[in-house]
Amino acid sequence: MNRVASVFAITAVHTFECHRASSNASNGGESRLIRYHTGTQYDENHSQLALRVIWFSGMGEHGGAQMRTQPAEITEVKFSIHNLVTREPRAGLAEDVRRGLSSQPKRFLPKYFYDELGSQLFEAICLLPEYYLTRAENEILTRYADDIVAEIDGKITLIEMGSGSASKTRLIIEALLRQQRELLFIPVDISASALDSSSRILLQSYPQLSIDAYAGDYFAGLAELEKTTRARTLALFLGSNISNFDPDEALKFLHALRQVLHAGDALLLGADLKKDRQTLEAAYNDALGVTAAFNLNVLARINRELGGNFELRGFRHLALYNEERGRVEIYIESIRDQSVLISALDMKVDFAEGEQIHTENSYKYDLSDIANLAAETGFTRGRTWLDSEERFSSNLLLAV
Ligand code: AVJ
Repeated sequence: MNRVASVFAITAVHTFECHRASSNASNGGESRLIRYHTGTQYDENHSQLALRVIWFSGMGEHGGAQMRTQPAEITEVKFSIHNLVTREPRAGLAEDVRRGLSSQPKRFLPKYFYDELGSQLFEAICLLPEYYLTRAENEILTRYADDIVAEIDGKITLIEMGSGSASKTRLIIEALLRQQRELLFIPVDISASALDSSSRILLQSYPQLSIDAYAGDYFAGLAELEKTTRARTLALFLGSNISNFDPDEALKFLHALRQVLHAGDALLLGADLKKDRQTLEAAYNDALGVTAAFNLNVLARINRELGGNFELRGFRHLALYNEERGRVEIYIESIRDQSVLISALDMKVDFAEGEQIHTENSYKYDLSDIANLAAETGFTRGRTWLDSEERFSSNLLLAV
């Protein structure tokens, strides 16, 4: 194999100091990602900080030492991350925790599950025997990815909302690369660390790929994407990620996503199907306790980031299917009467025995729910693919 010694060098769209940093040569030196952290002098008027990783070739093994400010040999831009997370990332958490613990009943927002540990716990959930969703969707994409991408014509740009580790995305990327020579992939994810590591792995796997990533919440990402134009687009919203939205939020989200698409573009929407209570409750209350850890990690995160003193053993995880509303409801329940201090919020919170914090809803769909959602947001429901046990659906929504 002809291995060109290459490096990734990084420039920033805004001014900041570039600290020489560690290189990553996990694949034996084929490519290196020079990492750095931002200095203090980036443009205060921009809460967005865009990092651009530029591909050099033929620069030798120890690329960091040879990095130039004005590189002559830029061949193509392979990877950029636009960081849409606000400059003070704790401000959102602090305010939302204050509000959530002051309301009656108490509640948190599911986006706060996904700090670095939470993102990894979620990856572990996806491997659990009870959590059939990931395996079912994998089965569908393994079997039908070629059929799915064949439904859309022209050279395709791929967007993914909530890409996480992007492992299922690979099946779509590979199907697309059987159909076209190169591909622009635009992932949007709340976790910059997940984006960073998944992008590196994807770029190493597929030389035909370029990645333009957005770290931020879905609506911030969509607002940015609306400012740019692109070719025929396939958007992915996989893993039943839509399930955290209440019905009105799902409409709002699909509407905002529709705004960045054009007629002829499509959205592949993964949605978990309504089914028996036992299967659903087991999927959200696994025997190993990983989902419990994922849920309680929010308390641990408040301890870490906001100086809380939650005693984790004083709380337990609960998952209940609310059939009437078609959703699994997830709670943290206080085992006893207790008070908790959160120093960064200057706040004392009282819990009664049995009192619950509502942390998440996971909505379940049937195919008519999906058709209705599509019809109300500028899409029609195209083909739907199911796994062999008919637990999960992959729905192609066509922008009209
Ligand atoms: C990431 C929202 C799809 O609802 O199944 C998994 C999150 N929570 N186990 C889901 C989750 C607990 C998951 N989604």
